[in-house]
Amino acid sequence: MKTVIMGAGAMGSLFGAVLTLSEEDVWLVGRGRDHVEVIQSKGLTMEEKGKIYHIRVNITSDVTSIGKADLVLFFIKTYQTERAVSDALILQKEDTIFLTLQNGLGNEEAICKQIDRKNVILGVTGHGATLLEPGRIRHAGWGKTHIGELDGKITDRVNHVAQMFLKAGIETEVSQHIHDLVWEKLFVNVGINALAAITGLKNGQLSDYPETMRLLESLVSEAVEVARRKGIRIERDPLERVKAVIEATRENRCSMGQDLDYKRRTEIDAINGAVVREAKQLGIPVPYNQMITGLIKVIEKTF
Ligand code: KPL
Repeated sequence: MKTVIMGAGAMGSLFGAVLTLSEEDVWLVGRGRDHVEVIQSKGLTMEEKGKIYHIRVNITSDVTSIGKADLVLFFIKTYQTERAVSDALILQKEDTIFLTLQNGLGNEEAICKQIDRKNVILGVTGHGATLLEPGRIRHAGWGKTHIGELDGKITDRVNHVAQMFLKAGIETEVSQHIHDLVWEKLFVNVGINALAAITGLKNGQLSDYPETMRLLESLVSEAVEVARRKGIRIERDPLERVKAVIEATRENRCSMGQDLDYKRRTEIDAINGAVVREAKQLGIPVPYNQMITGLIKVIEKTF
């Protein structure tokens, strides 16, 4: 199975690394010149649980040089999805599967603008990774990955992708309710990302302060109310789940935190901003999410 990962940031590089270690045929497509050049010349360095791995990962910034793919995995920022999908069209053959493991809401819609829905599968992952410097990442958080067909059917192809991930050590489950799990992951990002980004904390440090935990609870409960009103099935206690992710990714600086640290645009519109948009349609107030979205947007404007 030839897999092409669109996006060679921390998470794309992590999946590229572990799939390569598992002897899969994988290509990373990245835009950061320094990162691509270091990996091309010296390989990718991955720190994981105190060990250091040097991995020869295939990487290019020229997607046209790869040929056709069996699986295209999107790990780009949410606001880059449409452009990345256009770039990835050249990889497509009749049965190519397009899978997103990105954060936030709206990725499915962005992909399906250009790709037939029957070729798209959805997913979420609880892993966390930090880009330390060009060519070097730290695997700093573990959690389950869920993938599923848009119509909830359990198919051979989705099982096949899950098997490939499992073989690479990525704990993966196939879900018949992947849209509910996208919201479940949204609760995690709604609670952790903007709050950790603004305070400069690592995920685990959020639970060291009663103030951050109170804010987190308010952010998450607003999002849960929006989800309930939209008819999303919520099986596990969302707050307990967010707390569990904080523990499992203690040492990680969340993706939005890394974005602010490097003065990059964030995914706020697809996370807390998405809660604000959905709440507006439902006519319910979400003051905490509105405020934190505004704060992140102001910080972005100062870059
Ligand atoms: O998804 C993440 C992110 O950083 O965006 C978590 C799971 C919170 C890991 O940091």
